Amino acid sequence: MAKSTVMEIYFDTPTQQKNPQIERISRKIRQLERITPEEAELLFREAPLFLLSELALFKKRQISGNEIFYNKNFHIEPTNICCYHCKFCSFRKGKSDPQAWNMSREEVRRHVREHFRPGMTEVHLVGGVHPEHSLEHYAALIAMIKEMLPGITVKGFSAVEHIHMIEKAGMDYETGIDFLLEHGLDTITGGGAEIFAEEIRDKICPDKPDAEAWLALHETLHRKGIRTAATMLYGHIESVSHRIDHLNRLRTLQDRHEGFSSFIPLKYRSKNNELSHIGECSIIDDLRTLAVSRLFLDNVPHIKAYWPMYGKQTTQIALSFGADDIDGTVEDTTKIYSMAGVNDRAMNEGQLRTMIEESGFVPVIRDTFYNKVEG
Ligand code: V47
Repeated sequence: MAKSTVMEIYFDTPTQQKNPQIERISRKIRQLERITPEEAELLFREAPLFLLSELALFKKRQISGNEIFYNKNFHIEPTNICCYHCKFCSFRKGKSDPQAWNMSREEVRRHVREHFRPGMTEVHLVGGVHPEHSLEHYAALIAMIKEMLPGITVKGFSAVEHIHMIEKAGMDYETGIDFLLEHGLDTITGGGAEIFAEEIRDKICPDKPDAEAWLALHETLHRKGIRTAATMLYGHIESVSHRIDHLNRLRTLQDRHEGFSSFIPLKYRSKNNELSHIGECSIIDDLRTLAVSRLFLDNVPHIKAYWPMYGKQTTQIALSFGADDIDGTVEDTTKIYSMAGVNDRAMNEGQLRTMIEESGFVPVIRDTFYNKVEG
């Protein structure tokens, strides 16, 4: 009888040693059962790559069929001056560095005028944690953008920036977030999560807020019914167990409110930072990370292969490993990855669509919260 799936072929190939554990975990996934952290780690370490692709696509298709999402957006990075000293960061500069910038309100206004195009639904704001910027400063920026573009979704700042501005204002998270929501904030970005495991966080970003604070800030929004994104920075000094631990902490929070709309694995890019000597992980590692994320985070609807970070080629392959979103048009408005060595800086909408179609999927425009948008 003809074999219908890659998995059947895998398990029946005489040259391929059967792995009963992998076979059992694969069956669990096909029967829509949740896998444990131990099983996720085993899959990561031992499942053949083509099986991970097949399983992750099976899971992805249940959520988004043959569709791959992208959005029309632009970024604003108001400053790269940062009070934290993360070893992986190529973006951060000290105040007196000639490459440092700190946009005035007028400069932000000009940036919005230059980069907004009709049809865009989102502005993504993120930057360094400027030691002197107050909650009022951020609120005024958000209000100004909302006044200029009333229909736009303001996806503003990472949890780390929020924690800094809210603590500086002497408020609790809920009061601080309410203040920003009143000024037009719609949701926050998924950045700053890095790797939750304390022993790694202590080494790569020792002075940054910890995992507990990051999760609590996101939970503050989730309790209000506002959906956010979550990231994980991988491919530096962490182990596979640290990655699974990170996913597990996200899955546990997600079980409480279903507040994460997407998960974004961010590959460490190695140019111009203090970890440059360790280099970058392989594309195989990227694909295993994407697939296991898709399989383990059974309660997070979307997995994003962020093209400005992976570059065009890996992003296309990522679509066969469970990702169903590539983020947006971005308009060459983010420097975080170009400063860390990624060359693919700008793609127009036509190129994004072609990238998706060439991979065998159907491009679909979405807004920040994954509602479909007419072209
Ligand atoms: O928090 C910094 C990461 C993040 C490097 O919310 C690096 O939809 C790799 O959060 N190599 C900022 N990564 C970007 C971010 C993001 C990106 C895309 C979509 C969304 C979203 C959020 O970038 C930082 C940090 O984790 N980062 N330096 C680097 N050298």
